[in-house]
Amino acid sequence: MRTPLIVALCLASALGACGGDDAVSDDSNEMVDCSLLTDVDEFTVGLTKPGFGGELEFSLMSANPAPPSRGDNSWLLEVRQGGAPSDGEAITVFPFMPQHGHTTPTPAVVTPAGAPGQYTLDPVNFWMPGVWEVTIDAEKADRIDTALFRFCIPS
Ligand SMILES: [Cu+2]
Repeated sequence: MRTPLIVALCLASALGACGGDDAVSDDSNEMVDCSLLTDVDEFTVGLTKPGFGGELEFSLMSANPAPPSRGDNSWLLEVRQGGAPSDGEAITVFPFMPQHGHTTPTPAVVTPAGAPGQYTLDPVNFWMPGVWEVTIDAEKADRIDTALFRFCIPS
């Protein structure tokens, strides 16, 4: 019964409604020309996003590799509230590929990085080339805020 399942998945993908984690191996080597895209972030040290809730600021203090690349990435994130580094945040990281409607099978592990308000996110896994959106939640006490980084991962 494998064929009907694959057909159903492909149909769902074509409609943009595929929410599964299935690795579509046929797409994994497709060439992506990131230079043609204008609606993605360009990595710079200190790249900062305000939280959607207006509570926090999220900055990428380093990325290895830089810029973000296919495979496992290690990011150093700084979270600030009112300009002050914020420790003790519960951070969750959600990489998502909107074009294909899938996430990544490898969850990012978040650990305090030692410096105030800084956290190591490792691995941030981009397993195929293309545009990835990384949603980062920071939760503390009864407050939560969310930022989104959007990178094009070249082949
Ligand atoms: Cu994909």
